[in-house]
Amino acid sequence: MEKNIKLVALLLILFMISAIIVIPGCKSNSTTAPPSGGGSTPGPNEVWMQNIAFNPASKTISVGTTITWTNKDNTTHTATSGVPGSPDGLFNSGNLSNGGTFSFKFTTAGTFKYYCLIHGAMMTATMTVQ
Ligand SMILES: [Cu+2]
Repeated sequence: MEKNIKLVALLLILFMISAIIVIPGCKSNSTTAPPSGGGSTPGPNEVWMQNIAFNPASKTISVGTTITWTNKDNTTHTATSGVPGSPDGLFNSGNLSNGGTFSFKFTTAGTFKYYCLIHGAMMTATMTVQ
């Protein structure tokens, strides 16, 4: 009988020690970086419209990559292929308000300039596809 009590006490101590080890482990999990898109910088296949600029303004990707633009500003933007005054018709997001997104898959290699129809020369960028 006394042996059983000692065994139970030992198991309780072991349980408490393992709990002490596990609890800080759980806390450290909650501090890991949020997934792509939820962070404070654009993910690898993202361009943000931020502070009346494309972020990043220059990006290099592989053929077949789909890029998603997200408007982080409180002003309307577009992602329109071509140069200010001369859209080339490859893609055009239309007006994106805050939180709006647009995706386009780049299927051929080349250097693709794009801009915002509303902000023109103030807001241009280049996508290099290789
Ligand atoms: Cu704009």
